[in-house]
Amino acid sequence: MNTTEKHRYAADLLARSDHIVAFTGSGISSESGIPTFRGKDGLWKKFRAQDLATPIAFSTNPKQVWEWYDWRRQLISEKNLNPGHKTLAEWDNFFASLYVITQNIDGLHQKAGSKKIIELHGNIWKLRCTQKGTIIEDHTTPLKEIPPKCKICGALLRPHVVWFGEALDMALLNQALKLSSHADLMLVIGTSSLVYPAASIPMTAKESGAKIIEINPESTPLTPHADISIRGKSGDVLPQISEILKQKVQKNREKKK
Ligand code: BV8
Repeated sequence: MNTTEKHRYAADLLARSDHIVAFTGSGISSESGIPTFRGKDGLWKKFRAQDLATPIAFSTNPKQVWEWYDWRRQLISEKNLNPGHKTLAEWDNFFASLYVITQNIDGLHQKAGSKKIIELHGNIWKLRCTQKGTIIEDHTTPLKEIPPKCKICGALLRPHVVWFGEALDMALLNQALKLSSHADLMLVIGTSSLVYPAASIPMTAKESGAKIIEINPESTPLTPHADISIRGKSGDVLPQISEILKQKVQKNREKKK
């Protein structure tokens, strides 16, 4: 199947689906200029995860960890949405149910207007008190104080994100797994499918009978299990599929007249 045929087939499958889940990774934000993790100029090429995205790193050197997250907040705050984020948000009005389950902490799906979002790994714009667990939302960049302190009890605040070696929020993970097992179709967009337990979500959907459409310029461990794997950038591919979908709906409307 050539790319155009794949886009048509993807639009067909979408048009026949009611319960859709879009599972996204850092690739969907890369066309906005936000580095991925493992890409050629990815974050893990410049920084060591174990020094910056683990509870040990934070307890050892909270200032260094916060400097890194403050740098990422500033970077994200300067970037714009891309057609990939926007198309998924538009599709909220297209399908009976469309959930976005994301590994991204950049908050761009919210910014695009997607209504039903599960952030498996947290959100960089939320800070959590290490003492009381109070969560506050703060979009100031740069942060006035590094490391920031809780205004209620004065304790250290930490980014409200999931670090390596830390458990995900079980309620969120179970909700994501439940949605995946009830999905007719899952779009897997811009993820290397290497980080667990998040990477088990597409397979949960597959094993429950969902169709899998992967969108990624490169193949991944999930590719052999996908019904369609489209080699391309999500900012190009999603709007192209959306165009075909709109024509389909238009044609059906004319037929009914
Ligand atoms: C835990 C938040 C236990 C912080 C993140 C099983 C097997 C092996 C290892 C493990 C396992 N189970 C657990 C582990 C350990 C670990 C893990 O998975 N390690 C990996 C590296 C092997 N998992 C954990 O530690 C998890 N916790 O297991 O706790 C536990 C249980 C109970 C009690 C106590 C403890 C926690 C994992 C979460 C870590 N936090 N982020 C932050 O961001 O600072 S993970 C972070 O990395 C992201 O959130 C994301 O999940 C991951 C990066 O993956 P991607 O988003 O896919 O990015 P990547 O760069 O890899 O790929 C980008 C893709 O996009 C590429 O394929 C590229 O081709 C594509 N692309 C590029 N441009 C485009 C594009 N696609 C489309 N369009 C484009 N334009």
